[in-house]
Amino acid sequence: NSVAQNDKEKRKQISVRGIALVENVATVKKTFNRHLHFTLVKDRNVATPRDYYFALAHTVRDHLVSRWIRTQQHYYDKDPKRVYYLSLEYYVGRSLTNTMVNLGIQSEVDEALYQIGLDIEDLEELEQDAGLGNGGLGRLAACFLDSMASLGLAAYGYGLRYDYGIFTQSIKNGWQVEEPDDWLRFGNPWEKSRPEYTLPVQFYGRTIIEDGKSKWVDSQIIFAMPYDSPVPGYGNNTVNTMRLWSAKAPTSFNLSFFNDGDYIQAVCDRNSAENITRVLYPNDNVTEGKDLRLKQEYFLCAATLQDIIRRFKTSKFGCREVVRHDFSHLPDKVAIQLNDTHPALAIPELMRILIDLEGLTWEQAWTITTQTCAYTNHTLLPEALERWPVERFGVILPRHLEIIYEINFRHLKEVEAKYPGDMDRLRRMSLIEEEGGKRINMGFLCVVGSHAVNGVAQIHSDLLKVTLFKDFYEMTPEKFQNKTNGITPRRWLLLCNPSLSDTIVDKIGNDWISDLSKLRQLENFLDNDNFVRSVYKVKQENKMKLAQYFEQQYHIKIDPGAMFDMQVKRIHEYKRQLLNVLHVITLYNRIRRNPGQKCTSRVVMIGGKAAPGYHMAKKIIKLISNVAAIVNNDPIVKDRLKLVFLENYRVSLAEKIIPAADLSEQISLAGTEASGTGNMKFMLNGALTVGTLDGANVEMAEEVGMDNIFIFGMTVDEVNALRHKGYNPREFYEKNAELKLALDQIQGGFYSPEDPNLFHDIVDVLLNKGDHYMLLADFESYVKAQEKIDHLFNDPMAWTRMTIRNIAASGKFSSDRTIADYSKDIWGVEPCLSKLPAPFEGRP
Ligand code: IMP
Ligand code: B1N
Repeated sequence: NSVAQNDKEKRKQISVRGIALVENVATVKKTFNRHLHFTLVKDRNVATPRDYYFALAHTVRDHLVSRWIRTQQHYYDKDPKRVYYLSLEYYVGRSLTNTMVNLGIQSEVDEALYQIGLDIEDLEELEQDAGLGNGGLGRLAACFLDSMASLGLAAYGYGLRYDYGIFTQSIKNGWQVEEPDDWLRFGNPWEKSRPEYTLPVQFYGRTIIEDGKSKWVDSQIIFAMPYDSPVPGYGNNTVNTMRLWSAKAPTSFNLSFFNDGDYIQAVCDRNSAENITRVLYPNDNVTEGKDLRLKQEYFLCAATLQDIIRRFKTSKFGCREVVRHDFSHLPDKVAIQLNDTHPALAIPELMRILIDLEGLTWEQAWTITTQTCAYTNHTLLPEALERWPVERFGVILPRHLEIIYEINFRHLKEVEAKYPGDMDRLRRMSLIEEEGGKRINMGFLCVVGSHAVNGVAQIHSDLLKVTLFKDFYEMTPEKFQNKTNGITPRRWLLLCNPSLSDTIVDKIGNDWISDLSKLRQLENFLDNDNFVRSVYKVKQENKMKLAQYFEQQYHIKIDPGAMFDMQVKRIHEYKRQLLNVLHVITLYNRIRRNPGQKCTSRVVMIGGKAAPGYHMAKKIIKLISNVAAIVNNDPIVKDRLKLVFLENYRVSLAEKIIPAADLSEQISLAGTEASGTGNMKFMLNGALTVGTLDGANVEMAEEVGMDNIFIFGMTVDEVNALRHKGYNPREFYEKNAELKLALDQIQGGFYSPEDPNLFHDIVDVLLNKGDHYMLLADFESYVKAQEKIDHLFNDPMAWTRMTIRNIAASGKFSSDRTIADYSKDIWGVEPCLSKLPAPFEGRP
């Protein structure tokens, strides 16, 4: 197969991946064979493809080890301010190729494997995704780790090592079916367990007063065992640590059972303690108020803070003894960034450590805590805001409840001082909500307990100030900031799109890899037809490769000449996959009405997981499957229209499909998507965007210019005005014949002949239940935008020029820029742009 061959040849000749030196290639081959023998304990007669993958992973891992140790020693030596990123999610995906890319050893390893007679791309496919995240929030954390290491920050990612990551999605008869993601089944070559650094975490019990001070007693202990994974920076010999905690029952667990003689029961019950890190909650943009989730959140915070304090106390010149006692310097040495409210308990936990264990006064502890912590908000959706019922919270974390009450008491005193007599404001700003059972508002706790609060795109940060945190913004405006999200250009261009990377390097060199703003230089080549044609050719090749992959994996044939129109993200009503489906149905009806008419061919691809308990999202997947079945099998349509549901969308699948996209669908109702980061990945890989003025789309439009992006639909102000006046979806339904036809077909069972009532609830939500995300109001303008897109696609040179303008304008959306902004405005640390010495270069 010529495309694959072509691609392999490409990988070999690419200069940015380093020239393969003969002696290095020989060393890689030797190391590989040594690992196959000593680590896998296999010879080539019995080795499976997976054995080869593991031998390769260990070979690559060897190159990390010295850099990792030396980076950590360097941090002890220099004692810089450390940055701690706390997140319940890290959506890392695969590590093999990324490690080779960041270490600059891809060419050598490629060549060695080629000489051994193995196909490296086949081996790469055997790596399981590390799927410890749901979507954008978890993937953002992974991009940030890459950027923090690449900018030479003394940074750590702290999280949980779930035994089961985000479920595997399969589609059976059009419905989503979930399977557990047993990602550790064959072992994880990238992690190193550190049982010797295991730490205790307390739960339950009660508080007593002793010597006039509160004390947490009779608690249950569960151990947190750390697993470290290396985070290599790009070409700077820096390797940071991602430390994930795993729950472990103490040997004394359920000792009472031992005393009763029920030894078997006691051992079996150890499982329940270890269930804390069993599984990732599979909700995106929704909270689940379960005890187990609260325990996960506290488990992360309690273990991580002990580690942070331990390192603060001992850090300095080779001593393992306590050298620091003065906690007033903590904010000069430690920055803690909270990835949404999920690790909010870091705030009361730090207060507890400083007061109960270190003996500081409340006032001292509070100054240190607020100066150390900062909070990032990722959503305005009410169903995603964490509000823990006081009752359960008090049972599981009695001391923390006391501390939160005290924080609230003092906070409300300040509110009262600033706004005397404003009782309604006091009620609105209380961390404890009283309506319908007392609840702790974790967002408010984070705002009060942090010195900086940020949103993840300008429009989102602006909205925070007038909606969720309006009163808090009025009281402490200086806390509120924006930090527009970004993506790492290593994984999301260099790694996933080698051909486009090369075409770019050909024109502007390789500085863009660590300074993405350099892509602006591509604007100088817009009149260079040869360059435009080469970018066109790269896209065409990527599309052919994807079409081949679809054919061998799913036995579906798609035409690589058609427009590849993609919407891949979690299935959620606010993201409006249904609006996309209504457009597909409209295109289909146009073909049926006018079978002879020429039109632009499209392959519409929709992919994403639905939370297992989100019935409407699952129904939407079924609708997509059913519409696909009808459209794809109607002989009248031919190659003009195909609809494909992409099963099990995840990081590794994103890397395959995004480079092949022509059109990126970013069509959430304005004001609902905090930022989006998929939008940035498509832009960087030369797709055009059809999107609303929502999240980071707004800034993408600013960077590229309104003429080079297809913006449609209402603005946030127009959405608010329409809601205010009273939104009646039926008006839009009656006015637009194509919209009416599409909805009538769905309602009438045209797409569900097996059960004509199947999709009644979908139509009901749109027509009778108020169409909360206003699909019907935006439909007409969406279809018009799509017509303009169809028209432009027929002029490949004009289309490609526009994609180049998009690539050139995507520099702002590097997570390196995002992290540089956090460093300067929130953490008070300096990126270090010089390399550490490589192991063979000796000590500095
Ligand atoms: P941690 O940051 O304390 O968890 O230690 C991580 C790694 O940093 C250790 O395994 C050592 O490689 C290095 N390290 C820790 N303490 C010291 C020290 O006192 N001097 C030099 N390196 C250290
Ligand atoms: O965070 C991303 C943004 O780009 C997206 O726009 C935003 O939707 C996403 C509770 C969430 N916000 N909130 C969540 C995830 C899991 C959970 O249990 C909420 N995810 C986002 C990165 O900023």
